[in-house]
Amino acid sequence: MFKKILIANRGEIALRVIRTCREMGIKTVAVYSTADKESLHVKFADEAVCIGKAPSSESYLSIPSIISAAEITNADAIHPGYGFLSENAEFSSVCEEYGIKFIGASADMINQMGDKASAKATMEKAGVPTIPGSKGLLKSVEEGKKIAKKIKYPVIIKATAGGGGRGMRIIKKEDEFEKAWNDARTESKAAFGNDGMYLEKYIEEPRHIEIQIVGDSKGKACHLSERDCSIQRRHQKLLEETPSPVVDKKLRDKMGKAAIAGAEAIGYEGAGTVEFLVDKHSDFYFMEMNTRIQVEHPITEEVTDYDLIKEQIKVAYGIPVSGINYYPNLFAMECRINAEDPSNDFRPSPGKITNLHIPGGHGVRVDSHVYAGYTIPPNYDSMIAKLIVSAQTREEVIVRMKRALQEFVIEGIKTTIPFHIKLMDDEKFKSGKFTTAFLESFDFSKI
Ligand code: MV4
Repeated sequence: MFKKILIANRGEIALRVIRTCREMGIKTVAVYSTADKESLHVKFADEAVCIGKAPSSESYLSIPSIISAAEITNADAIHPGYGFLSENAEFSSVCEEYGIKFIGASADMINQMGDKASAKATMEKAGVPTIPGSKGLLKSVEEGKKIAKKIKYPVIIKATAGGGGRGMRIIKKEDEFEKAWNDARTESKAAFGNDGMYLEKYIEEPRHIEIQIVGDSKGKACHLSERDCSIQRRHQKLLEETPSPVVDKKLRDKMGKAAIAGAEAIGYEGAGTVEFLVDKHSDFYFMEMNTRIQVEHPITEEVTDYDLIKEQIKVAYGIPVSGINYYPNLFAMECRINAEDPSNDFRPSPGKITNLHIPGGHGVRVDSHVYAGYTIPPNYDSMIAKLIVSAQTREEVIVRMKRALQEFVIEGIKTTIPFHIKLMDDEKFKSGKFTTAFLESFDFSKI
């Protein structure tokens, strides 16, 4: 097994990886910016190396600094976590060049799935259902209008280099086409340096449901069921749950099979997520594939009793997957606790945590790097904790989640806890009958 893993990340995910390494008897190296000197991942790792200044570009995104830290500490693998360099093809290939195992996707895989139009074509070839639209990139406005007329409005145009909602435009009728096309291309060029666009039929009020998969170096993949991520605000997930209220055993089998077919078609190695849109007829369509461990992975761990970080490390080392698909035995939800003010447009609220009480009890897991007296730096993502709750039924999860949220004390800063408490009381949320549009009509004013 690997002897020493460097974690090229910070915050809760750095701690999460350190915990599994400890249990596996693997030594850990933390890297940190000057803003994170007092962070828990620095204290809990076996070794720690300062890699630069507070801005990510000078620390957590600096490939030479991270490779140097791995070299001087003699780490044999790097875990990138999520965000930062986790889906950076150059970083993956530089690690390989230096003989350091990158615990993530190969550069080729990252590139293949990073280009959304070609990822879609690859999945379609593997038999995964995709949304009707253009074959690859659109060549002109005229071609776009022709296809839209055939598949009927509304349609959506998406940046092939985009993802997570950037560079998209919904088009309701033909006379909106040209402006949407020009705007989306300008935006994509500026954001990604690439203005390639593809077109799809617009699926109204879908659910966002993703399948967790793990593939090994022998080309075999298995799935660990779905996560429902429909509770989002401006493409930021706020709560995830599993199993999905709209996925039954039959649909789970079908989506799981499709995700495995997609992963095996590309020889996917490591943990990955295949994202689908599910429409009101329970038809599902491939949307994107994420080639990293995701923020919301713990809910899958809680319902399948399977350590996904351990599995990532094992397959990276060359140990094959079991070949078994894992089905949920429990229900679980994750609330993202962010240092943001939910009654003021989710404005970031960094600063010092003056008092802290972390909830506990049966079925409650908190993944967090914060402690009383910790100062949240303004430089990074505002997520400060993940509250993960599991129970026998969805109803019990909601009751337990509300109890745990009420027990959670974070003083000195504003957090999303009051929003989540209100969500647990929402009848529509409780019914399980909501779509990705749910939070658009949510009343955030009296939180
Ligand atoms: C769509 C769609 C409807 N129809 N594609 C948003 C993020 C990016 N990954 C793709 N997204 C969407 N693509 C078609 N053909 C609706 C969305 C979408 C969405 C998807 C998942 C979760 C939240 C969303 C919020 C708005 C739009």
